[in-house]
Amino acid sequence: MASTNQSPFYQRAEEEFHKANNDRDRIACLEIMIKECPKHKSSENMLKNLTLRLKKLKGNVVKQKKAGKSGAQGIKKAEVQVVLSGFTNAGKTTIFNLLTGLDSKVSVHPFTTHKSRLGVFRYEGALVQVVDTMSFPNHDKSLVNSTDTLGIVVDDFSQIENSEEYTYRSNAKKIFIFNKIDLLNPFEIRKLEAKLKSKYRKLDFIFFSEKTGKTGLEELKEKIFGSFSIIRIYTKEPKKTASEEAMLLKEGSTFKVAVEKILKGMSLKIKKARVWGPSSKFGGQIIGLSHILKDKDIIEFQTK
Ligand SMILES: Nc1nc2c(ncn2[C@@H]2O[C@H](COP(=O)(O)OP(=O)(O)OP(=O)(O)O)[C@@H](O)[C@H]2O)c(=O)[nH]1
Ligand SMILES: [Mg+2]
Repeated sequence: MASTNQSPFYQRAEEEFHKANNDRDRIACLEIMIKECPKHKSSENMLKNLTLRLKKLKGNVVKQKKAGKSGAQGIKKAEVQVVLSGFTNAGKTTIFNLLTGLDSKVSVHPFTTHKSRLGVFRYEGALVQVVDTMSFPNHDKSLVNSTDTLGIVVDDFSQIENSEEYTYRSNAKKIFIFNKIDLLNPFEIRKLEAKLKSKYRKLDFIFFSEKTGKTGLEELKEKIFGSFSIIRIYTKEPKKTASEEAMLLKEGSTFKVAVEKILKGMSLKIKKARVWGPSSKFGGQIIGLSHILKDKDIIEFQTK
């Protein structure tokens, strides 16, 4: 595939295509290349070739799916997922271990992590899946591109911009976890904070250190959870206390969505429902199916 006289977008996609290590990434690149390929007589053949390749690759992916293999090295995505990514030695595995209570290998040597690993943490009744991954440029692209939130762990200012090259195709929310702040003095931290705020106004970042203790870890969990745009809903039976485990729903979900998630078809059988918490005008307010729920609501209902 000659790329002369092609747009920069095409050329970049073609470069990525050759670097890609799985079919899902190749498909994404090819789709860009096809979109960018000029649609005139002289490039007709090229376009045909690209389309053929795309068709073949899509066929492969279907076969892989049938064989039960996911593109992301067998990682089954949970309802909410954060992938820890970044350059080597920034401290991803250290943070992964702190979040999940697991004991993956941490070391001063570069590229210690050579396989993605799954863990979970609980945040106020919700289970969040955490994935520790290989460092750039050996990262699992499909994982980075398909996750909900990328926790980009950095220990140097320059890594923020440098990470862009590996994450620009991802639709995930991005949180920069500025790690190892124990190595900076308070003056340096203030300077860094000012720099981050002025240069990247919309950048979501958090300072962290394995030595910040429990408070820092709780703040990090809160930040990760906040990035998902989901709400936690607890259910209760009359005269009993609410469930400990939360049901996770998209922000803006109605009561109907909640009961349908519990059991398909159940919304047709609701006799009476009440809500306590942020979406209620008063505790125990009677609601209908179209009531919009808010984070940390407690719902109670009777069925016919
Ligand atoms: N001072 C300090 N050192 C840290 C902190 N977090 C991690 N480290 C050290 O940084 C080194 C790399 O940590 P890892 O967690 O293995 O880094 P990684 O990003 O997983 O790196 P690879 O998997 O090897 O690519 C280790 O020597 C850690 O002890 C921190 O908050 N402060
Ligand atoms: Mg690691």
